[in-house]
Amino acid sequence: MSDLVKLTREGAIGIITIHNPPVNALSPGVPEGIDECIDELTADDSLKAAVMIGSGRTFVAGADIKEFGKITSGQTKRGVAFLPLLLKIEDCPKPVVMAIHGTAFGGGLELAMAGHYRVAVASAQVGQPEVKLGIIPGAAGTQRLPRLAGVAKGLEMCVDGNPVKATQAHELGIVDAIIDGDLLAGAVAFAREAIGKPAPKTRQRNAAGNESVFAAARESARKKYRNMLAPQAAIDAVEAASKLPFDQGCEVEARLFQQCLFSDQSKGMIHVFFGEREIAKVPDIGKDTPVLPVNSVAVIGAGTMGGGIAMNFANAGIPVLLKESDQAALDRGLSVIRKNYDTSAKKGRFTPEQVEQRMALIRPTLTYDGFESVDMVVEAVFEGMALKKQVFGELDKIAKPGAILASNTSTLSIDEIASATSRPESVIGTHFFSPANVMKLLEIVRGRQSGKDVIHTCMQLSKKIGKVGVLVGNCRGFVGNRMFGPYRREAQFLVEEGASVEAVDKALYDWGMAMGPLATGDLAGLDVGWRIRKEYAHLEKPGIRQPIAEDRLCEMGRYGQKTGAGWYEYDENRRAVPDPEVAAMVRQWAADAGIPQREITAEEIVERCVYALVNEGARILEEGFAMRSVDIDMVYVFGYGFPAYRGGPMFYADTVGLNEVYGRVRGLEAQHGELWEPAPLLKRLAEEGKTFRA
Ligand code: T1G
Repeated sequence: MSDLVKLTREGAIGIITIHNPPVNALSPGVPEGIDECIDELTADDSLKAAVMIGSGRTFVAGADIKEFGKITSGQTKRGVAFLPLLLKIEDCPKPVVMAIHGTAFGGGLELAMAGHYRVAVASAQVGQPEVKLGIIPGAAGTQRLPRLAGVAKGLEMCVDGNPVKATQAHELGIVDAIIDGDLLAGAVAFAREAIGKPAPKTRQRNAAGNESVFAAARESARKKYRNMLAPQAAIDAVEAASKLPFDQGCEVEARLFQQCLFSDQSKGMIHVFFGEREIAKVPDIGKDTPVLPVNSVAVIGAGTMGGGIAMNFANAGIPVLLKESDQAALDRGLSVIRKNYDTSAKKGRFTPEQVEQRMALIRPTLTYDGFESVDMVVEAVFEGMALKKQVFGELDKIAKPGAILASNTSTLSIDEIASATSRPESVIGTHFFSPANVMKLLEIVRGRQSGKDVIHTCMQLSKKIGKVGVLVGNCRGFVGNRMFGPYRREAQFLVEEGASVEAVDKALYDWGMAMGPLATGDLAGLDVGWRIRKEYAHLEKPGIRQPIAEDRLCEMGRYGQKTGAGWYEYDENRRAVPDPEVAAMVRQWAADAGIPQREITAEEIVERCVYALVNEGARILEEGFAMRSVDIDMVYVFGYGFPAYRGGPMFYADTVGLNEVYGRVRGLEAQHGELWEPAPLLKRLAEEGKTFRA
């Protein structure tokens, strides 16, 4: 018997325990072990029923995702689906009760549905999250789930990939009973009751569903999951369940599963799944590095960012002092926070009590009273170096020894800010993205002297406050904004060369970006970049072409959504409307600058904007301001609306092939000059036939 799966006995009840930490994934040896135990259960007349349970913190959390790469690269022939095993369980002459705690996800739920019964503790969750990996259930999940939960709910769970809590699963018919107290004992008792009764087989239930459900699902998925294959494939597979006999439905599912598994989209999304976890590992900071306590926080600045930052800590149950310089600003800040919570409560994200709990954790103040005892301070004042240094100078005198002093600056130097204190080892950047209480990305900016314990603590803290924390270096713009500069520069150049504003945005939107580069500027405020350009103007190399239009728009007071007009005009619902006046002005500015006009294709727009990201990302990588290409990918997927199914800018470049990318960048250099000088790392890797990832 494999040591991953064991059969033990409690009287006439066999107990099959799966032990494959950390999440009991169906790694090689686990299906084989289950198979052996079912054979032994069937053969042993002293056993009348069985319970299957996961050891440790969860039932089976799915197939081993690490195996997919081996399958798609041909390293292993083993199939991911384990249909025959599930049929053997379902056809076992003795009732098998699946005992669920933690998460029965993907193959874990498919395994559970092959059982005759499912019992669960109330805290458990079940789901088919495969679409979040760019695939669909591959072991009859799309066929059994509609038979248990009904077509509409089965469809929703397979298309959205979101889990349901055990209590809801019980109402839906996925789970037969909720066990209070000890799960195993409850499951054994349930199994005893099932002895001698006809054991229901999920595949023999009905899954009839009407056409309109599928047509509506397709339309909704087209909008919600733009360009994505897996959600549409999931709909096709569930539709097969409603129309075909089980075995034929499984054949349809298997074909669709293979198509998705071998798609670039799935490779990109699996890269993001593991990348989100890999970035938590910092090569020169060991797991045993001390983690400092962060049980109380103070935030300075109650503006859009400061308020959102305070909400993150309150949401994690951490009390927050929120300081402003005057009462009006403080009141404004608090009312925005209250409005945000009320909006979330209306959407059902929080109950009214939870809103009050969170509001009670945020304590407004106009002074530094209480700052002497907090574990961490996050500065979120106006983006000017002088003010930030003044604030950090004050904090240096007030904050207790060992307190973390963090700045939310989006581009200014952490080292220069730290120089205003006597404790640079306590200073770090925590760059939140607007809206700070929503956006997942948190750039953690490592100063030259930031202590390893401070870094390690902030990396751990990011997960606690629901963020994806990426450790980045202290260059201008860190990683995200530094790359966003060339990306938006090219977008502006393309407009000045003849593309319309909306054509540039549409090209990137259709390619998969959450929003076009020019509309993004309007959202963030064109004046933000304008101010930084003015602050750094002295560093710009003379004679290098710079975008014209955006500065002109700012000089006209057209900052974007906040002023009702920028690249676009905005109606009362902040809907962007192309502005013919802007188009005419840009034509004039381009003519005055002698920029020749021409037809520009969507393909060129995408290449110039995306390869600008890649080229700058290669520089950042080579200069050591990002530890790995995957860190850059996570910054873009979680902070800039880069499509997860393309894996991130660096993963995408690897997918295209660095030789191809390098060739295009050289072509752009020949056409547009030194702004397009290929990054040395890109050149080297292309010539060596390597990838950023490797
Ligand atoms: N395969 C391999 N490794 C996995 C894994 C999996 N399914 N799930 C988690 N891990 C690793 C993870 O990389 C991390 O490793 C460690 O376990 C702890 O995970 C046949 C084809 C279960 C909710 O999509 O959603 O089944 O970083 O940090 O926050 O039709 O993990 O420590 O080295 O996330 O407590 C479907 C994916 C697969 C579930 C636990 N299943 N996992 O969250 O811990 S496809 C999924 C999760 C499939 C079938 C199809 C979460 C979790 P390391 P963690 P957590």
